[in-house]
Amino acid sequence: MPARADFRPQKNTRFFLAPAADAAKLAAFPNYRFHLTSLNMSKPTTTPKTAAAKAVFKALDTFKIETPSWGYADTGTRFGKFFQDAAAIDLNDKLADAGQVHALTGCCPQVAVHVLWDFQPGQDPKEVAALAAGHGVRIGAINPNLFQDQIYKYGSFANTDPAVRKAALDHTLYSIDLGKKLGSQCVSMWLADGVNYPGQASVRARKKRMEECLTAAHKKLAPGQLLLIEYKPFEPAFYATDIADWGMSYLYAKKAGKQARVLVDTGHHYTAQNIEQIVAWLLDENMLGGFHFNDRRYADDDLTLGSIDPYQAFRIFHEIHHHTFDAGKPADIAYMIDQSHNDKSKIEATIQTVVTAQELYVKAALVDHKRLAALQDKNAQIDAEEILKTAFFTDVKPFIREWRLANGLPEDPLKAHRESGYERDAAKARKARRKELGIVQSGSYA
Ligand SMILES: [Mn+2]
Repeated sequence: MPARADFRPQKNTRFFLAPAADAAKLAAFPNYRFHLTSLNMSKPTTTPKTAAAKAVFKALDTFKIETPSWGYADTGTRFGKFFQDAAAIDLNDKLADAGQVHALTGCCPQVAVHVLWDFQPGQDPKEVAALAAGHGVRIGAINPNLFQDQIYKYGSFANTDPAVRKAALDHTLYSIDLGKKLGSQCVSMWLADGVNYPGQASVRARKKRMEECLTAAHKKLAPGQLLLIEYKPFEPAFYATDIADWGMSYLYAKKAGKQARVLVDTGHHYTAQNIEQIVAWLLDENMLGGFHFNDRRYADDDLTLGSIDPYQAFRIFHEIHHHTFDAGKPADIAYMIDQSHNDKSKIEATIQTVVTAQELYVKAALVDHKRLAALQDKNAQIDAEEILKTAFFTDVKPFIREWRLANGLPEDPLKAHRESGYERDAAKARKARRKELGIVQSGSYA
């Protein structure tokens, strides 16, 4: 059994916090990014011919999805972690891996970051922006961390202690400022606040304190910056979570101010919940800020998008395309991935996720909205339902391959990644670097 001390330096249970590489090391670190020029590809001459191909091209030209920095690092469950040599050690590694995914898919120019896991105290945001640019990506959503520190035992914004609330607010304001300096639009707030036992706290008093802090954070937003408020029914608190569902997020956002929106994490629902209906309502109220995509079989499992229920993700995308058709313009939605790749290869799992997201988004774009509206007016339920099913079962892979070729991308991103040797080289280099930095990996939970 590993000693408890083996675990402590890692600071948190899910993610490995590595020391920052210094500037010289970052500069010397080889960039394994797959060079597209090395591919023997035909010139991008393909243009869409059929109506379906045109719809696919139109959808893919605008669809971008943000990958999470933590999806490239060693992660696990509350029972422990299994380490991978190729897992990212620090932010430079994470951005390099994100750059590889973007280079292969052309779909992921932004990377979501977690302030405590990715930024060193006092680190110059310009340096981070330059690091990202060097890997061909930008910094996307900023995620403050209001759940890791010991002071948050009884919550952050809803805590009874004004000093804890102040610490949480200060960290949030620091995160908002980081976002301003990095030119990032979204600040994603996930509050782990809640209580474990009935009678433990005043539900209404906690609500009021949460409102006050969210409103104070909103005041510091720059024009154009958005405060996304995520909800989750349970975990880590198991009796009452302070932002348990979309209605609570919606109310907090409305009270916080005009630049606050709801963030829908697909895993943060009870299994029977109709997520696409929530999405449709939020779209209609102009309150949908964005998504954290993942899939789950039981609860917040953080599995690969579409691995369990691809039709559900399709139905969510259908509500979005349907809204665009009715509104005449797309809503401003931040598509993000929030997954833990515990046992899959991290970069491969991310590519698989992105490709799946593209396929499901495109399938939903094939729905004939005009015809659907006519059928809905007549209550022609079978024919209306068949429109959705036909779109869902359409093989869109050939169209997506065409789009990739037209955009100078590899036809099969996963295959191209495997052939690039990126992962093998990264594993070798990172294994050596862990040794050099004295990083001791321990899979122990406690
Ligand atoms: Mn999330």
